[in-house]
Amino acid sequence: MTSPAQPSTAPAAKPAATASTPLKTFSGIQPSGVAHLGNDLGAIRNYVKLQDEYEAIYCIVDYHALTSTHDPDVLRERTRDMAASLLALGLDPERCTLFVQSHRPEHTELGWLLTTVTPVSWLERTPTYKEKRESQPDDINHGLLTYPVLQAADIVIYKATLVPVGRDQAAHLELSREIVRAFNNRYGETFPEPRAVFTEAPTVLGTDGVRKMSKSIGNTIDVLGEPETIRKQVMSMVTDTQRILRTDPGRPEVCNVCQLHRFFGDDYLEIQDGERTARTGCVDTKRLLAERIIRHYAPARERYLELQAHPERVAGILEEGADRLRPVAAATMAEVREKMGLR
Ligand code: AQP
Repeated sequence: MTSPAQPSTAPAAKPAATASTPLKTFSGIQPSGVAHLGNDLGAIRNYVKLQDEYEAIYCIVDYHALTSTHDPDVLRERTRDMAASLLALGLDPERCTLFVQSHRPEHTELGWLLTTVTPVSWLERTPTYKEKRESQPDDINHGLLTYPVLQAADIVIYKATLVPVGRDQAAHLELSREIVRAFNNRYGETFPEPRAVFTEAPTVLGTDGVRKMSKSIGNTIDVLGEPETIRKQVMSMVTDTQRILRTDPGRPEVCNVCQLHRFFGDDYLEIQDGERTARTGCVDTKRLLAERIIRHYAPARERYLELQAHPERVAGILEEGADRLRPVAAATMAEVREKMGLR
């Protein structure tokens, strides 16, 4: 079992920039609606941090979403909700570029070109492809198989080197690096190898305390939702399953609620001690967590509601982001076409 919200042993060290690889950060997020606690602790917090340290580009990956979402209105709505979530949680269009993948269609051209250096066997072994074969057996479309190639294209079209993601994306990032090596070997040094950057919580477990927090499982804490929704979700969390009676000593190291307290106050060691010695009960600890999450995210929720009331502002930011990237994407594509003999 994955430890709950465990700190990564070593958050990625800051690599040095060289003249040929200026450090640039890129990450893509699915237009899956409103962001949840796992998205924020696992990835978005790093998006926000890195926008102050490097040139930062963030993308809502609607082409990728088509592999699972087939209703156009739902896709449009979820894209808006995710954009509003990211802005509410701290992305600042003055300090980063936020855009929608399909607004820069060069991604798909590069994705296709990269498929020609990618053996099918690499794609068949990716864990997410295997998972999707289980979760949507009637819809194993080609896009699911080539998803990591398009993901590599998303990153390298901007020659990004740092990719803030949750641990579940680590295998895809490895594959991106292999694809870059395959391309550079065949056509000459073109792309830098990107690498994953993790937060202190690379895998946030869901309310079931066992599986990764995920919308498709339905075990999320919807941090931008109504306070009452957050309360219900937190109160439904599974804690230490061996702690039956209120007087039983708890094991905070396996309790997801105790672990999440790390991110919402400086007193988490005290909280863990309370559980370990049975001074406090699981219900008290959950109540406290719910109130802290609600308080922590209240300003973001306010911004989110404001943005939802003004969708034209969000649309303007996304459009301007895609326009800003046009020359960068065009320059990479010109270089790639030349190297591959398409000119
Ligand atoms: N539970 C998590 N812990 C840590 N990081 C997470 N991420 C997602 N869940 C966790 C990271 O958030 C970024 C965006 O993820 P995504 O594009 O997969 O978006 P999502 O669809 O909103 O995430 P879900 O709910 O986890 O999706 P499904 O239900 O499709 O599995 C990524 O960097 C991801 O690692």
